[in-house]
Amino acid sequence: MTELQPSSELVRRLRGASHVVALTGSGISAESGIPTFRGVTGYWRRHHVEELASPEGFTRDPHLVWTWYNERWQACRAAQPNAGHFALAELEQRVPSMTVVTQNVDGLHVRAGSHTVFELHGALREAYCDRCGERAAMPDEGWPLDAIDHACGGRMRPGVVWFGEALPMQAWAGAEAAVAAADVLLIVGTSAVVYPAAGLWRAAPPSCFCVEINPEPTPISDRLNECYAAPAGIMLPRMLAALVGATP
Ligand code: BV8
Repeated sequence: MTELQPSSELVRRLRGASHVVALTGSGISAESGIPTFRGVTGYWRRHHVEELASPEGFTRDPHLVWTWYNERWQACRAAQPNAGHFALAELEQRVPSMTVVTQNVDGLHVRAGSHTVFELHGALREAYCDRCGERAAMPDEGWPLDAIDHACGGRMRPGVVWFGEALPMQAWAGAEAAVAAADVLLIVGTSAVVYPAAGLWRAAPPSCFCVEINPEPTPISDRLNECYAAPAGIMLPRMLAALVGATP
């Protein structure tokens, strides 16, 4: 791994920024022990994750889909935010305005102390009925497989956005407005292949300094100002330390 340090330009941009936005994907939670969404294979048991994370997959086998989400919920509950999550929460205290826009459903940004967080793909902390919309907190032990049917005739489903489903309007509108006003945009731990989140960086103004933090290149890497081929848990704390060190 190249001993990467944040550039003086990035530090200058952060020092002068009024509004910083971090757009994160499952890679920022990898160092918390939560497998990335597509991971090495993108499969759980013998099922492709994009098949399970869909209304069709849920209709086909609600017990299988809830078993998958209950396993992931236990992983989220057992996980702790890592140095990358905490660096973004600390950065919020060091700049005038900061927004975290995440594709993750693990809730780790909120647990790390970030206050303005838009969860574009929902969160596993809740379930809701697919017919009447009644919401319920996810029990610590996960959703009981014998309680999927709801009294209204619908089914309780995880509070996440599946493939083919629209993103929550409030979160999307908030995310777009934040990126449109960003002076620095940090794109952290996402493969930039899932839309419309993957296209969000295009809403950044020409003056915005766009930076990617990801051990691997992505389809948008060559469109950005800087790319750091490093894990989020290493690079974000270095970036914060450089900013703090630079602040007179
Ligand atoms: C929609 C919740 C329309 C569930 C998820 C063009 C425009 C619009 C839509 C589409 C389009 N083209 C195709 C579509 C359809 C689809 C889509 O984008 N498909 C892709 C696969 C091509 N999009 C949709 O269906 C979206 N809905 O468009 O609806 C509509 C409009 C109106 C009315 C009705 C319908 C909904 C998409 C949301 C799906 N739900 N999650 C769940 O979690 O189970 S997506 C899922 O992917 C996760 O949220 C995940 O976060 C997200 C993105 O993946 P990544 O986070 O990037 O994870 P990945 O594993 O891919 O990459 C990890 C990265 O981390 C890697 O690059 C790796 O190198 C890096 N990394 C690893 N370790 C580290 C690290 N980085 C830093 N540090 C480390 N240590």
